[in-house]
Amino acid sequence: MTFKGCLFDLDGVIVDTASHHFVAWKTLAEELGVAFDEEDNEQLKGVSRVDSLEFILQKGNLVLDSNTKLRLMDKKNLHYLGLADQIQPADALPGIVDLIADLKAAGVRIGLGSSSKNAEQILSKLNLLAVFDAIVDGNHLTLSKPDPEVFLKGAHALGLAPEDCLVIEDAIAGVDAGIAGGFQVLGVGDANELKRAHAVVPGFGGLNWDEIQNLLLHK
Ligand code: B16
Ligand code: MG
Repeated sequence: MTFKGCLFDLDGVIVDTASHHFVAWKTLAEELGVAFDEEDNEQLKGVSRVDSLEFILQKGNLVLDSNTKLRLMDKKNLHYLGLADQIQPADALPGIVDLIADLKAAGVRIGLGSSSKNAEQILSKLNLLAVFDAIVDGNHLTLSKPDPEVFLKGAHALGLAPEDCLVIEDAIAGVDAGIAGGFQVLGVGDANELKRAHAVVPGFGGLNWDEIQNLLLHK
């Protein structure tokens, strides 16, 4: 058996935007009088913008009305986009461009499954927008990872069943979303953290598609 499709997470799999999200959320949290460190940021990986704000408000025991929340999310997003503006094709994470070329050559359909509402802008900066056969991002979702909606919609857009697609994720919430949807999940990052993934790699440098499939199919 081989996979017919592959669904990529964006932030942390294709490009490292976590540091930009961190600076923007930390600035906002501190303006609200809430401490925010790297560990807090870890918990927000793969989590939607609105749920990320709720995390900070809860941490600070703050209750705000919905207009104020919308204003704060816009403010954070403008700050984030200013920081992410410097992203360029060379910032695609090591091995990712070669892996995508490998998938294309093997006739595997590729989709994006990201919580981010900025996904298309970021893919454009990387010159990778056109390579995706389907894009599902935060603009198309009602439920945040770990709900499987993002990947189920991605598989559907590719015309494939979950069992025919591999999900590639860097976040615990994203790994759980893939598993809940009935996908095989490859984690990228720390194997201790992403324990529930079917296999974990530290990154894609030097790994081709056959080697990745072997890691999963021999589980
Ligand atoms: P935005 P992913 C996620 O993207 C990020 O990991 C997470 O940190 C961010 O809060 C979320 O997107 C929403 O992003 O504010 O740009 O809509 O990892 O699912 O690609
Ligand atoms: Mg991610």
